[in-house]
Amino acid sequence: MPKPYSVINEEIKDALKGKVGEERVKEIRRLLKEIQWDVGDYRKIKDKLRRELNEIEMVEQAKKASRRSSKTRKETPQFLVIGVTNSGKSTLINSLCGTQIPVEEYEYTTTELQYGALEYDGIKFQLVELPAISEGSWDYDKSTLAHVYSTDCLLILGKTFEDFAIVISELEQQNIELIDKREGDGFVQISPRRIPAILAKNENLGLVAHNNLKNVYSDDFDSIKKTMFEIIRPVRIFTMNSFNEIEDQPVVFYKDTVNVEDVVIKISKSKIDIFKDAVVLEGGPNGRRKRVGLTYELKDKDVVHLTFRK
Ligand SMILES: Nc1nc2c(ncn2[C@@H]2O[C@H](COP(=O)(O)OP(=O)(O)OP(=O)(O)O)[C@@H](O)[C@H]2O)c(=O)[nH]1
Ligand SMILES: [Mg+2]
Repeated sequence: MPKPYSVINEEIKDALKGKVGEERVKEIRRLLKEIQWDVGDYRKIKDKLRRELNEIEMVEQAKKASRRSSKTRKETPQFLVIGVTNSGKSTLINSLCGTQIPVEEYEYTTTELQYGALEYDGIKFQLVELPAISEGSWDYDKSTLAHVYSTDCLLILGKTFEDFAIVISELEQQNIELIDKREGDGFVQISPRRIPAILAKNENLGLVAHNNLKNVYSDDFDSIKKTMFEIIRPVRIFTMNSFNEIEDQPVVFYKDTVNVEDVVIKISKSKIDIFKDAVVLEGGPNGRRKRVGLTYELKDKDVVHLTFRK
């Protein structure tokens, strides 16, 4: 005798709780094997699981493809600009990045992804416009949803409260939780269901309240860039070359705890075995000098001089 439908339903919910990505795929596959009956309510459950499996696999593939398609992807945080039609997505990217994405008064002008890039305080960002979303736009066609899952952060645009309500509700229906800053242990995004987001609103709008998300005005470009920077919180470590000169380009990390070992690994993994020690100038060239080992925790703008055994 199979277990009652309601019992199985609860067991499935429990088994899948908190599982995302590969782990969720594994669990769904296991459940599909475990539920032997494939008729009536059991078939409905299995169909639901099969649909979810397809969806996750599609998203995982899109994530892999998007990482492969851009060499700089890993080093360049991406902000996906989303909103209802005519919310000013193309206009904003053009203003921030100097691009010439077509802008029109009529609706649904942008039908394909549009790209822009900008730099702020030495950090490059990629901005991508997602074609407008509307109520129920992901019910049947989930293709643009894959880009939401694979981005690092969302920049949600709106001219009215209603604009934001639509976008936020559509995201919620896809079980996407919006958070106010990146997670402490990493960036590029780890969980596609928890995405840092900024709300960029029309100058006439009051505070849009949602999960403590940061609000910016869509015509206040400096404030937008500054907020993007604050959300990703890069840790920039400057290294010294063999002539004791500080390199122009820092090694950048998008996680909170960065130590000397992380820097060695990023520069040259093979050198870790011959690492001798490091001299750190705290916070910049004029900072306090310290001789440290691999486990020493570095802060943004620290300068390190690594020495290796011959
Ligand atoms: N008043 C005002 N109008 C704006 C602003 N931003 C954009 N617009 C106008 O709104 C219209 C739509 O702008 P787009 O940038 O094309 O908007 P979009 O969100 O990319 O729209 P679609 O790609 O068509 O979905 C254009 O006529 C813009 O000139 C703004 O900040 N204030
Ligand atoms: Mg557009």
